[in-house]
Order: sequence, then structure tokens, then C-alpha cells
Amino acid sequence: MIRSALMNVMTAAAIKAGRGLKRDYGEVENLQVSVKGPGDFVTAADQRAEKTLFEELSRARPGYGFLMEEGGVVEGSDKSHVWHIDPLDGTSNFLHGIPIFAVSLALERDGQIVAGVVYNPATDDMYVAEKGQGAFHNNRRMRVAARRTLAESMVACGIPPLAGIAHHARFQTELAAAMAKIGNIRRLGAAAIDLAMVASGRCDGYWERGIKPWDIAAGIILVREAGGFVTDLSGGSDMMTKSEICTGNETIHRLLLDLLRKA
Ligand code: LIP
Repeated sequence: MIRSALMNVMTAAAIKAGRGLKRDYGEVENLQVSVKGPGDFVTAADQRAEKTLFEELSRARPGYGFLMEEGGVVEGSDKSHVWHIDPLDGTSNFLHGIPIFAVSLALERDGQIVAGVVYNPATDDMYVAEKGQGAFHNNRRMRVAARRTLAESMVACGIPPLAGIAHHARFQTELAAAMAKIGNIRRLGAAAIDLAMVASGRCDGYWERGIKPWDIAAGIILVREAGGFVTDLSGGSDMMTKSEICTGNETIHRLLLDLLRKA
């Protein structure tokens, strides 16, 4: 396990925010049958979680900046450090009572992601990584899967929602190519969880277009510290600015990237 002061701060903040989300998640079940539905309630739950994370991290590391899904950019006096915060990744799953969502937070130091935490409070799964110290799932070291062929692999993806119509045609082409080569394809609905599945060896790869920096910041270091490869869909390292990602062990990442490029 990672015993650094930084990881203690991050996991404590994630657990506190997750405690509130888990309470709210229980209420969402009851709201499914309400006429208005749980939409507004989920937005409030998302904002409560983000407020908890902002308060806890500001107290522990005064001066660090923030890039948050709900609250946007908060400039800090310490220009070397920025928190990347997604208080509730997998919002639609949460809204529909599906227990695949996470608190996702990462620390960027001098332009590099140096630590990440992905915590699913519904299942009490804590995924952590810190640069040079490895990646862990509930304190057990994680390694990416060792499979070497797409045919034997399970690969996660991001099916664009109705609102992501700009990505529909490209995804349909990619999915057709992927289905012709990959053993099993899954759509979990939360990028942070997708990346935790790759880091923990449950999924062999993952790709998605149209994701946000806060969706993937923590998961990127989970995969890298678990021995995996992460690039954008051109094979470069501009995932956060291009809002796209391709990941896996060295072989599967290369095969998946090649497949998608040719699609
Ligand atoms: C979600 C991502 C997911 C993507 C969804 C959505 P959110 O983030 O984690 O991978 O496919 O469209 O962007 O909105 O739940 O934080």
C-alpha cells in the first residue's frame, strides 16, 4: 500500500465525499418512481460531493489550484499544483441506481499527474496510485492483464450518449471494427471505473472519445503505475486536451490503437 501523506489526504477526502454519495445513492432508488425523477437530486448530490472534496483538499493543501467538473477552475497561489476533480463519475449510472460510479481525484504537479484516487462508495472499492510507488486496489498491488491477443480480450468502451451525437457515426464505425476482432466488449458508463478495470487486470483495454480531463486524470496514473500504456487515439500523450483515450497492456494497447486507426 502507499503510505505517503499525500495519499492519506486524497483517500480521506474521497472517503468523506463517498460517504455522502452513498447516502444519496440510497435515496435515488426511492426517487426512480417519482414523476420528476431523481435528476435534480443527483445534481445536488454531485455538488455536495464536490464541495466536500474542495473543502477537505483546500484545508490539507492550501494554495493548490482546482479543475472541477461542477465548479470549474479555481486558481491557486501555488501554481505548481492542480487538483483534477470529478466528484461523481458515472452520473447517469448513479441516477439510474446502477452501482458503477466513482469519486475521482488526481494531483497534477508541474504538468504531470503524480497521484490518483478512484473510489466507488457503492462497492467500497478504493483504487490508488502515486508516481513511482505502484497502483493498488484495496491495498493489494494491481497489474494490468497479461493477455496478448484481442480475440481473448475484454475491452471497455464509451458509447456516446444521445447528447454526444457528434461522436455517433465514428463510434459505430469503430465498434464494427472492434466487434470483428475483440473477444468481448463492455460499456461500463464511468471512465474512471473503466481505467480502474484496466489497471486491475479485469479489462484488457479501453477506448473512448469525448471524455473530459477530470474523467480520466486519476485513471491514467492508475493504469501507468500498474504497467499499462495510455495514449490519445493518435498514439500521442494529448488525452486530456484531445478528450480521447486508448489504453491496455503494451501489446493490447498497440493492437487496439492500430485497429481504431484503421476503422
Ligand atoms: C461520464 C464518463 C463516461 C462517458 C459518459 C460521461 P460523467 O462522465 O465517465 O465514460 O461515457 O458520457 O461523460 O458525466 O458521469 O462524470
